[in-house]
Amino acid sequence: MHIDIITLFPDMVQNYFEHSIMKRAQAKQLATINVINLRDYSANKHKKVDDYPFGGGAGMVMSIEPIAACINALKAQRTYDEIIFLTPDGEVFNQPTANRFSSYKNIILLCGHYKGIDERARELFVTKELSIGDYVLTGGELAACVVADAIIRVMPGVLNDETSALSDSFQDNLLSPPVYTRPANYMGHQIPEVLLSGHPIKIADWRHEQALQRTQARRPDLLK
Ligand code: 6GU
Repeated sequence: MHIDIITLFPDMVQNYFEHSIMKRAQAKQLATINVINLRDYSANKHKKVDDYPFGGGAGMVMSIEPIAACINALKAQRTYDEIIFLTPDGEVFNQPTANRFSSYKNIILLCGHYKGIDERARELFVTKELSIGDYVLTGGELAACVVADAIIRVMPGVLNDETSALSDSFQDNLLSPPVYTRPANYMGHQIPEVLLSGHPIKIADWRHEQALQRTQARRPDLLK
């Protein structure tokens, strides 16, 4: 999968993909992440990318011209499955959406900042609007990292057996069970005995039961 991320703050985004599983997915050539500085597409001599809102009001609005120039340049190179704008008024992103997008070949993630982007950029270029939850962030950058991470980690070959996404919380609408590592006794706090039993079926049953209990206690909405 190829992901183009358009942002006014490329460093904020770039660093995230240079670590851990995101780094490994790129090393294995399963994903390519291309972070684009929107300012490079400003035709303005001061590299201006925003302006005052028509009708007045607080905050600046990202202009359509640099967004259009950038997306048109990208579209000349590839066909995109989806051009996604990260915005708190978008559809709330979740695991099924991440799973579905993981089969796409090319996507664009467009990060807004300030008061938002000119509505015509949304109408003319954006095919999908995503939010990562009901709270407001300063910009779409964190959201773009969240969405790209969730998509990439479920792509075939990205995770190995040990880190398999199949046991993630939400994959089966259950939260994950508790996990423990050595020491088995930390200042009198013992791990559950069953995990030392060497009995894989008993351990699997215990984990499933814990997952159910945890989901019932914390997220009963997932069990409906
Ligand atoms: Cl996608 N963007 C911003 N700015 N805030 C958000 C968000 C996105 N999702 C939740 N809050």
